[in-house]
Amino acid sequence: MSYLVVIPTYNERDNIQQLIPRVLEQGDAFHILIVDDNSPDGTGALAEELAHREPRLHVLHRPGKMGLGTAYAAGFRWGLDFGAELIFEMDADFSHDPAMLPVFVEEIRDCDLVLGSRYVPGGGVRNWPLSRRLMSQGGSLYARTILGVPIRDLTGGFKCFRRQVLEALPLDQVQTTGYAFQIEMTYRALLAGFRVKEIPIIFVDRVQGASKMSRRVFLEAVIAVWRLRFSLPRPGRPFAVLPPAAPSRCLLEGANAGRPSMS
Ligand SMILES: Nc1nc2c(ncn2[C@@H]2O[C@H](COP(=O)(O)OP(=O)(O)OP(=O)(O)O)[C@@H](O)[C@H]2O)c(=O)[nH]1
Ligand SMILES: [Mg+2]
Repeated sequence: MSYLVVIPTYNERDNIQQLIPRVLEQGDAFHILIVDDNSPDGTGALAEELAHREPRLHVLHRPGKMGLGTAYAAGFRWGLDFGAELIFEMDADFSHDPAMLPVFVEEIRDCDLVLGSRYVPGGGVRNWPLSRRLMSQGGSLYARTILGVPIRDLTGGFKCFRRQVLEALPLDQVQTTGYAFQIEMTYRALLAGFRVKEIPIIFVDRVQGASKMSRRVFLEAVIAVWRLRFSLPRPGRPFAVLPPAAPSRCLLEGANAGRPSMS
């Protein structure tokens, strides 16, 4: 039984060096796939070097920056070929606490897709300016309303899929990147009848490296939600959304442990 954590990277050299051991220490079943888009800061070369010493670390190189959505699609295909039972999405910038990975494994027992959620009881955001909070929460509300799905955090990028979900979804038809990609994957999983659950996470703003958030990514999401709503057939049954998990012990103890500090 193996679990694959897919981590897309673009200029995350300083982060991955610290993040990789923190992920692998969560258990022997955990493997990592770094999907690097030829980062100018040498993230890909560093990952390659680390992979020589660490058999549970794998690297996929792409020739240039091609967006988060296609990086994940490539990573998911790799994970299915690899034979992973569970496939995770996770950012490289320590916004997602590696100590939560075993909690996802626990929580996916009774469902097919687990979403790390900032907007269910016990979840939250640290160190984000008000503008960013409003944009994120507003974005989830907007998407939830238009798509009619009772999910509180649709734009997050810390999630865990059973392999059957990724086998069933048409990965080559997913064209969005950025936040829209996160919305699209969850929406498609719900349309296909998979059971989805949110679990509370504390999202911490990146300390090192630069954000790839842009006006283009934002606008893509605004438009993509409408396109998703009207281009994909709706099922005649309710969506299988489970009640969110209760705040976990691991969350309280684990948040922030091992992150790089501001100093
Ligand atoms: N391979 C690849 N990775 C990307 C690309 N764009 C973003 N990433 C990675 O995707 C993850 C999320 O990107 P971030 O820049 O942190 O985006 P964000 O979390 O929405 O923004 P911040 O909250 O400001 O950090 C990070 O690990 C990035 O390095 C891309 O085009 N290709
Ligand atoms: Mg980030």
